[in-house]
Amino acid sequence: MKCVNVDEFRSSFYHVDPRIYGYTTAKFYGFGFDGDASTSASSVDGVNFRFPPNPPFIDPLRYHLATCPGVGCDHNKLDCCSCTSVTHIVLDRVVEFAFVNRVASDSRFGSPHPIHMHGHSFYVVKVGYPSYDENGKFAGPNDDIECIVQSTKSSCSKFITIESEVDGKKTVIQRLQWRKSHSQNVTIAEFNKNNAPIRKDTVIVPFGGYVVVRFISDNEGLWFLHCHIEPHQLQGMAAVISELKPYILTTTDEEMYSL
Ligand SMILES: [Cu+2]
Repeated sequence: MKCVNVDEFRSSFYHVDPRIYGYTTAKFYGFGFDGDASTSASSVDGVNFRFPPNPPFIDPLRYHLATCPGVGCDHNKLDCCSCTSVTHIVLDRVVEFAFVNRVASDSRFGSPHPIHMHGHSFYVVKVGYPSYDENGKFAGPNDDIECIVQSTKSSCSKFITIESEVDGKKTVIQRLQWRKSHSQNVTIAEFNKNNAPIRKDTVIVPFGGYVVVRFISDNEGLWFLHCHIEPHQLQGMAAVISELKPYILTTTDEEMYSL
């Protein structure tokens, strides 16, 4: 038997939307176990997802303006990082997500995460694996991605993106990004028009590795993104993607319900 990675599979070009080859930049999501310890550590960017009391689409404004940190959570400042977290994408764009399986360099604890997204199927652009020793055992997380603290440019205490609200303005405190020494942009460099990637709606993100996916944001809605290992999901490894037209975000409740 020969083992074939999912990013080695090819589609027929007939089935590939050519818009996905356009320039874009990655939005990183860190899946791991460093969330709020008072509930469970299972989290996305350090936030334990909490299920909303009603379907978000009947009250999208509430989720658009949620006080919950959309990306990351500063555990030094907030008592609780459990909430219905929402991140935003703009309609009609090439969207690139980098799903990162967050593992400390000395850790042997964790698992691969089958990440599933509602509302879209995505093209699998690249899979990054951790390093392995000569016995095929985990030897350290993948080196392509780093985490830096914006103010000091030093590395993060936790391998996650953190945004904070300062005077009503969202500010990135620390973030995941491509390691500059590795490549200016790993996916652009390796993703070209000779490459017809396959399309999936669930992809395994290897322990200590990452997966880059692309899709066109042409399906308006609020979409669930989550690990499909059910205990991970129920304990908080999930987020909502908000993909809404601007008019929905500026109308009053009354106007909105009459749409
Ligand atoms: Cu998982």
